[in-house]
Amino acid sequence: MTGRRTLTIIKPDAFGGGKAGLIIALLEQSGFRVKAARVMHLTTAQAGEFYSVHRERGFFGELVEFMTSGPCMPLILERDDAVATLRGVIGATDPAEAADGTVRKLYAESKGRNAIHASDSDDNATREAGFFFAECEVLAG
Ligand code: 3AN
Repeated sequence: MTGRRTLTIIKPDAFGGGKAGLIIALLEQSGFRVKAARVMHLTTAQAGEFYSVHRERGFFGELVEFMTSGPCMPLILERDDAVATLRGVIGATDPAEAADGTVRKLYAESKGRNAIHASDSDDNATREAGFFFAECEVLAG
């Protein structure tokens, strides 16, 4: 049995472009319920820590710069098989390769400015949810 929670971030391109409501609607239509949400503008240190697994990759600087370029919206989402289902709903990293109807196909511009993040494993979902939210800020049940 896989976990029921995952962590998503509506990234600065999508949030700044006024797409947050449309994206949340699509997530809810896909069976997710919002268990926690906030709006925040990440610092360079916060973005670097969140994406520390990518520190050695060529695009790391670009990624941190983009993620700190404006406000974003982290949310904890819940449904059965949350991680795998959300990965399907957001689509491929590169919007040019994303399937029709996915968040990235609809709202992303490029591999770098790709509208949304989603945890890629249950372990990372737990770590990433804890990065943004205290347990007391997450709706129970
Ligand atoms: P995903 O977000 O689909 O899990 P990852 O984990 O490969 O993709 O990459 C993490 C983030 O790094 C992506 N969401 C994207 O914003 C950024 N990224 C990945 N590849 C590139 C790239 N070639 N150029 C710029 N940014 C990239």
